[in-house]
Amino acid sequence: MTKNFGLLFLMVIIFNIGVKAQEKIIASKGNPIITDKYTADPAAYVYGDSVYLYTGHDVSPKGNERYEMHDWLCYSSADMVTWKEHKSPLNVKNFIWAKDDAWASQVIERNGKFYWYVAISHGTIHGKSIGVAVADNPRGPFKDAIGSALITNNMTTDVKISWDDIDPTVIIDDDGQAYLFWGNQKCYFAKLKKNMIELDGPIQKVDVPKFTEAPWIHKRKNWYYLSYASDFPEKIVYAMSKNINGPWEYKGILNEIAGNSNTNHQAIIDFKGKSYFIYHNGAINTDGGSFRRSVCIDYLNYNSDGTMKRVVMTSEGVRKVK
Ligand code: FUB
Repeated sequence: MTKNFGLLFLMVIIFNIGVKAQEKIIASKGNPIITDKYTADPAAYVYGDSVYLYTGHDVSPKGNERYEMHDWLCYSSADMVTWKEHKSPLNVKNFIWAKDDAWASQVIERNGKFYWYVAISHGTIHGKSIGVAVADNPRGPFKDAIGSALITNNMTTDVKISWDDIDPTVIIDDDGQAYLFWGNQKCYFAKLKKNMIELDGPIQKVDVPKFTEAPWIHKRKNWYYLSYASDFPEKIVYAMSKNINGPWEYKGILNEIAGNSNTNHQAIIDFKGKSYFIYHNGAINTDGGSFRRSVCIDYLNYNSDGTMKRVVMTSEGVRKVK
């Protein structure tokens, strides 16, 4: 008995050392916040005392001007400046039906489970698709929650492109109803069942102007906000509504063109009394750019009528918050 307990104790210690060895502390020195690898398409989720930051991972070498992305990354922080990098909790290989392309994603918690909605190329149905992974812990490991795609390109036929089913964003409303928004050129949305892995009704379209991609849905003080990338190179614009089904009122530019990256892809959160705009640019050293992007964080400020002030992109980034 004592011998078995000793062995178990040793195994727990070895496991913890292993986990710690895979965690790296990053003291961010401003924007971009992560400089040892290229990170893109940020999504953030506040859970407990921490922010969990989920990103795509650009690995395209310089000269290869196309997206090359095979896994997603996970970081956490209790102060928005000191980030812990966790072992990559999700890879395209975790979806056996998928081909490649670990594009934009978002994580949300429901009943103690963490659901990670990802854009990914389908292996057998032409085009991009949306898959869902699930974990018991925001750091994962995540596994495919369905065993097949939640959304495939042939489910949305309005736009004659193969990449209109990308960039999922998810919200659980105050009444418990969950919604998934996504799209490229056309913004779609649908209700999700309580199990978070099935649609609960038809796919509907959102009527907003100049929608390119990267929708992010959030709610604050009874206003729904739909921010998204517009035009190309992209700027982030937004619309507001009192009803998640619309109509949406277009409010204009939220964040200007990054300048060093064609895309800008945002996430919006409130954490410890402040609001944050998390996005990417191409600002890392001489190799950064549209296919080697880097996550940045700046403050987001609201006006008293609920509209959002235009974001000021800075190289200083944000300060530690307690
Ligand atoms: O990272 C690949 C794609 O680029 C994303 O899905 C888009 O939002 C854009 O950022």
